Amino acid sequence: MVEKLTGEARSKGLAGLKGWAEIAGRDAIRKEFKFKDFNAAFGFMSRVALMAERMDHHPEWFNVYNRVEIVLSTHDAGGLSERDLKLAAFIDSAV
Ligand code: H2B
Repeated sequence: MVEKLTGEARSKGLAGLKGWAEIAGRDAIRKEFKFKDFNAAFGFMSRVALMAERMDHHPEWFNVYNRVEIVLSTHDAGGLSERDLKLAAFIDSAV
């Protein structure tokens, strides 16, 4: 079972991420990405999808043309976990 992040582990973990914001009313984080065009956006999404599948940890996301909005939360834990921080860091590296 995955544990929800709390206390210092949570605040320090979030402080280590750039551009990810907590969502009001839900234990999740969100970031928006903008690319040159759909091809660039979908290439990014493909890289993230492959890693998500490897991690067995999947994003909630929404894409329109060159814009990708991503929400991360751990469904099995009912909130933010270490897995979300790891995936967020990978996502930032995949831009
Ligand atoms: N993704 C996310 N974001 N949270 C989860 O709790 C989760 C997941 N659980 N991907 C995984 C799949 C689980 O449902 C499977 C059965 O391992």
